[in-house]
Amino acid sequence: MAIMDIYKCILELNIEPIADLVRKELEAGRPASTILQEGMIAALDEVGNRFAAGEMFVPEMLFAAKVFNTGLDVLKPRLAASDAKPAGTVVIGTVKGDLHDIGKNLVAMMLEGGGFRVIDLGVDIDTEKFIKAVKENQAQILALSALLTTTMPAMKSTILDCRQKGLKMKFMVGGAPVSQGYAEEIGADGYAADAPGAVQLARQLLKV
Ligand code: B1M
Repeated sequence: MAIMDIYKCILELNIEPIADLVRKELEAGRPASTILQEGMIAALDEVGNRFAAGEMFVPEMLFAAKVFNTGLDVLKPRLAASDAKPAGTVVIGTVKGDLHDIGKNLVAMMLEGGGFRVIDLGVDIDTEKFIKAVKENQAQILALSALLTTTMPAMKSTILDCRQKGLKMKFMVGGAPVSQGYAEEIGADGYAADAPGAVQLARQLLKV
């Protein structure tokens, strides 16, 4: 089953065939979202499990991310395709101290596909950079991603700083360790568990 081959490419750090395998699955009519979820994100989850069990290490995790991104390049046009009208501006980034960007990139890509103008600041972003970008782009939403329990508090401080400076945009948060409860605790306007959920949430927040 080809979707398992895609899964194996990521888990076994086999970059060569992944683009072709993804292309063939698309041509065979497999939905891009299924390839992403069952073939690719599931494999990264298993990489994470093996890392936690001491069976894989940081360089391997990094290469798995590279294999993932090679497959994602083929999926991108399908995932991002949309004829939605411009819906608002979102500034997005991974918070200070955190270098994980795969999930954040997916969220950014799908927001764009959902008709939002997206300013993606990248990773390891401090509050000052977020504030500067929000002001310069007159963003209605600031979207914060965190993948580490140790960087989640940076979401809280960013939201607090922005509010203290009188900024009025909506805040949405997400990332594997983040939850609805945590979002409420830190005063975010919304939490989404995945990229399609982030698009829905952004629409709800801006009522578009
Ligand atoms: Co890291 N890492 N990592 N890592 N890494 C995790 C997160 C970890 C869970 C692995 C594990 O131990 N099982 C663990 C965190 C433990 C914890 O905090 N509880 C961990 C660790 C410990 C570390 C280091 C500290 C390791 C070390 O150095 N000893 C280190 C930290 C570096 C740093 O950031 N300062 C580190 C480094 C790395 C790499 C750089 C090697 C690499 C990242 C490469 C990259 O991103 N370019 C990496 C990877 C690949 C992972 C795992 C394996 C995969 C993450 C991923 O991309 N998942 C990860 C294990 C795991 O998550 N299972 C792990 C796929 C992605 C699509 O999912 O990002 O969750 P995710 O995004 C989803 C949703 O969460 C949501 O939508 C996305 C799409 O559906 N979402 C949002 C995300 N952001 C959102 C924002 C929103 C809404 C939804 O609104 C704003």
